[in-house]
Amino acid sequence: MKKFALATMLVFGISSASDAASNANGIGYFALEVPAGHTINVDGSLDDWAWFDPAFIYGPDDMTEILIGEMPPKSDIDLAAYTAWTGTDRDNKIFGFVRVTDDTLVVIETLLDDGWRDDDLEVVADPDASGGPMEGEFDTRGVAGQQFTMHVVIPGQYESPYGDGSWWLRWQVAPEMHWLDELAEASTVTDPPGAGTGSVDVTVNYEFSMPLWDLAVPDGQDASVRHINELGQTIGFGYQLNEADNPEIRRTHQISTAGEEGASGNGDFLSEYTLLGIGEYDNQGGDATAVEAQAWGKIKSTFAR
Ligand SMILES: [Ca+2]
Ligand SMILES: [Ca+2]
Ligand SMILES: [Ca+2]
Repeated sequence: MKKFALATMLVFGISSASDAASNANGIGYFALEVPAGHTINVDGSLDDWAWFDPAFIYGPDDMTEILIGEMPPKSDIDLAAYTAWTGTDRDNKIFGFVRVTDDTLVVIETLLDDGWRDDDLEVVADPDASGGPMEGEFDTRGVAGQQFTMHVVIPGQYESPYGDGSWWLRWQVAPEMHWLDELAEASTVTDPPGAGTGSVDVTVNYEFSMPLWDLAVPDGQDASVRHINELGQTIGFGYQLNEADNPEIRRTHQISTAGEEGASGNGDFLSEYTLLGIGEYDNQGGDATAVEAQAWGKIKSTFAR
């Protein structure tokens, strides 16, 4: 939605939706409520996202390259990120599907904490948008915000105990914090199947679902505070895609919804997502309706903050 974002930036002349966030597109992003009666299957297939309004699919045109300041051409790497949510009337989770096309795959890392050196996806959350260091008042990251990661599974080389083996809470978090990972579903699927380092013209589909946490502590979920998703709410959330094409050079680019480096460990640098409800986006699934005036009012109020 590059044209949309540029037009609104011109009209409103703003660079960020709030002081404690950093949005690469200047206005923030949107997650869509999963249609009633619909289920997202975390299987790496896009089939169950056909309802998703394409105006809210984000890619390089809506993001920034935060390591060297230069976005690689789409022939080198491209992505399309879909984000959805449910409230407490259902399972109160966030869902994501990120489809990446890459001319060369590099997945040689063996340490789960160092997957960022390869082709790899970071899913970062600060649900109550509290900002600040993700340690909070504790000695481990993952407390006030979380950097979850997804990476192609290579059996015997890179395989976490969570999701389909591709899911991992990073970076240098206390071992006790991985209860968060147990609650996530994750699927990372390549086309062609079995793609590995050196494979060319690869598509990597990253799909996940998880509950969000305003406070996550080493003692586990009963001692922690689960986030309640609500219509119209703005949460700290975003994606950072690591790109590597050369197994010796490793990571060369990071493409992010955050406008600057630092979101992986500090919510002040993280982008924002506003939760749009059913009827506030154009449902592609048959009972299509135009975006209602109420939604545009909400979107414009986001720009004006
Ligand atoms: Ca799916
Ligand atoms: Ca590439
Ligand atoms: Ca690559």
